[in-house]
Amino acid sequence: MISFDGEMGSLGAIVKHPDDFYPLLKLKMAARHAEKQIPSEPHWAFCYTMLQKVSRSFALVIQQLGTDLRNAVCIFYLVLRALDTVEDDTSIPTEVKVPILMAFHRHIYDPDWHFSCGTKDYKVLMDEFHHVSTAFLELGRSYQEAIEDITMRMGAGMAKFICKEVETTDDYDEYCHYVAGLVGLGLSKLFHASGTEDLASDYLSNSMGLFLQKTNIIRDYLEDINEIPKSRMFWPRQIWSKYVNKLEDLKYEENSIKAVQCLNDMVTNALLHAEDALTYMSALRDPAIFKFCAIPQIMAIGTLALCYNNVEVFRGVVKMRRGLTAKVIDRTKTMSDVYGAFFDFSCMLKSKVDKNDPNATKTLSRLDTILKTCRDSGTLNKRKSYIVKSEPNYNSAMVVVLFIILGILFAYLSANRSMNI
Ligand code: D3A
Repeated sequence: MISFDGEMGSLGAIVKHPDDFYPLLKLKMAARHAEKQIPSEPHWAFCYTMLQKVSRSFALVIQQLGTDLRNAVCIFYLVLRALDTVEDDTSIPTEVKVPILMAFHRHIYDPDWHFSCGTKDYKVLMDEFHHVSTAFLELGRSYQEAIEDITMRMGAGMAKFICKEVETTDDYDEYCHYVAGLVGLGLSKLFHASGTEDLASDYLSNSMGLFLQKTNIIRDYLEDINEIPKSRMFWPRQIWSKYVNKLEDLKYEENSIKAVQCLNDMVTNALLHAEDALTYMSALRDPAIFKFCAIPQIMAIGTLALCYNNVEVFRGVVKMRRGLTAKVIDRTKTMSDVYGAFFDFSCMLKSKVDKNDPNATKTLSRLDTILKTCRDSGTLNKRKSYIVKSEPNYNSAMVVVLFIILGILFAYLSANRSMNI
């Protein structure tokens, strides 16, 4: 999953992008506020603390949902992370792992069940899983049924892929359906159960997940290929075999040109789902649900724009800067904000397409479809752009300097007061 965590951006980053400062400050304050709002019952306290540990900013977006839906989404998220932890743990023998994955949807009803695996925060989640079960048992029946159904289908899908490689692009779509498309289906059911939304089609809900998951698989190439013990890879052979003989050859400098062409092919494949994602989001009514759905989608197209034609994907971590994430969280309120963001990131991507790339025509045609949808919405005027200007905005820089001076002054005055000077 995409992650954004940690403290406010460094001073250097803020001087380079001064208008990141205010959204970062707002996000930091919202995170502080959320930390104070953790419920007092021990099982709910565990679940919300765990959610914040796994992804601070995502926890914030979940926390702005209405109480009942928020509790259901929090539990759904933790159940899926637990299932993921079992799937990812390469030290569990297949004959032990498969039955756990297949029966996970029953274990969530049993607070006496637990299975120790994973590392760090995920080990805590697994060891203390009884808190998640106890909280699950307090959810409304329709929420429980949706979570149970998706956990059952996802567990079976993960079990199927334990011994199966991702060969074709159909396998790739099928694997992404199990691990993220089904999340989309489950969330659509939870939104509907909360009473504010129509039930979205399975097809569009699936596309929401595929767009996010494919972006993560592209971005995480190096992290996954270098993992010890070796983790499984999800780039489909049907795509990478056009460029190299072995998937790991993409990371070697002598293959840079082929590697970037393969990367661009993968990005072009992911772009297929952007249109459906826009259609899904345009049907949402509740502002909090809308924000919860739209932020990850904008982060995904932003990440694709960053990764496209970028050899750094094979050298280190390519991630949207924290200030840009904070801006997305701050600015995403309505469908016109989403059209604006998709438009900006698609333009950015288009400007990076080299006409000699083997898939250039396909990439450009997919981008033009997205750009046309955004233009046809008729809402692109009067908005702040995400496209970075080459020169920082020095008006904002002045505001930042002023804030820092005021901060120092404030700290100085309150120190003097506490010493009664
Ligand atoms: C498809 O799933 C959806 C969704 O469908 C309708 C609506 C909203 C969110 C998700 C989805 C999700 O979002 C995260 C994700 C990626 C892959 C799977 N998931 C997922 C798992 C479980 C749930 C929801 Cl309940 C995206 C994610 O992990 N983020 C969002 C962006 C955040 C980090 C975490 C921003 C950042 O970088 O800090």
